[in-house]
Amino acid sequence: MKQIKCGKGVFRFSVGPWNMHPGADPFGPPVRTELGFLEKIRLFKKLGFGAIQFHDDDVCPAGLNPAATRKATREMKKLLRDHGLEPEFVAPRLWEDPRTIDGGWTSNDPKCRRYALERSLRSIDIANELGTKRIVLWPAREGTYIREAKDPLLSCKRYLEYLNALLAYDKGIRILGEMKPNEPTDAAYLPTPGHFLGMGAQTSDPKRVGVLIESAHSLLLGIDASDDMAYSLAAGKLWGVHLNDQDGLKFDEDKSFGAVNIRRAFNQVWVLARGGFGRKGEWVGLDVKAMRTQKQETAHKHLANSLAFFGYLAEIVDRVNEKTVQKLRDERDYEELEAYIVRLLLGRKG
Ligand code: XLS
Ligand code: MG
Repeated sequence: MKQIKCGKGVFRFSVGPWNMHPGADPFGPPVRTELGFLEKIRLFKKLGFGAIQFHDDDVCPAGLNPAATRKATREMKKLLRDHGLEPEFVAPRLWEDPRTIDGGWTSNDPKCRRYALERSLRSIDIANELGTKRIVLWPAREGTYIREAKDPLLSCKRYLEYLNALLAYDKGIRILGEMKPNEPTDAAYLPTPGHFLGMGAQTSDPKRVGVLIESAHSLLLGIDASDDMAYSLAAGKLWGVHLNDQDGLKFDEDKSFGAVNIRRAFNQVWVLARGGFGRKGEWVGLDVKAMRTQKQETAHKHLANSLAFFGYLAEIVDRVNEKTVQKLRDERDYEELEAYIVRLLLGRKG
């Protein structure tokens, strides 16, 4: 398993099965064969990952009864153990079912809200059986295409009730909100990690509510991901990250970490290192996708590259002379500070 120590950080890496995908997009069908789960985890292990991120239905189909779910989850747990891998989190996949077309816990239809809650509680059961306390919520459809479609006040109330229901169901779980401002909806409720932490503070047990920051999601907000990470690290609330990259305000591109903007990626590694990320067992997760044009045999390079880029950037972080940085800050010579950082990134002498 790849492990990197850098600054105060200890970095071990996780990945989800959806990060190896056959290349379908909203405009065209798959262009590669979907690998089986076993093939994927063998590959992940070989690449140096130590943990797997799961949606509930990555573990077993969502329609199974409780006994069959338990059996399938135990089998998955054994498979992970046999491969020396850990489960990082379970996330209820609430955006694909016909009952979640208009959202889960903010749906206007009470039957649909009930389904979303039941499926989320079932995801907690799966997480327990698998051996993780982390529940990730990516609120894909908890928003609207037109703002008048849902009552925003009621939606906030339902949001809070939902979080409280999860916290009450299991006193051991921790909720990690993975906020994203748009896509698939036009505008999400609670678009930023700050919004989510604000609502977390109103729940019955704020200390069990934190966030997972995905680089591209911050970018889609026009926020620097390293700042979102710093904000949550400073509050002791950064319990996961999804590193990737994004070329401007477009759809969620899930490009390889550091592939678009090395300096932006460097700042993420630097802040994670300074904030001691990983010391409490947090994983550095990737959420990256191969380009649609990539051939079958090499459709894993985005993963290998993201890990490698992270490693190179960690080496550069180690070369940063904090005294030099402090001196330039004190002198208010930010032009020189910028040149110093860019020289380091270009492999020149600081
Ligand atoms: C989508 C999200 C998703 C989550 C897991 O934009 O990044 O992949 O990470 O549900
Ligand atoms: Mg993600």
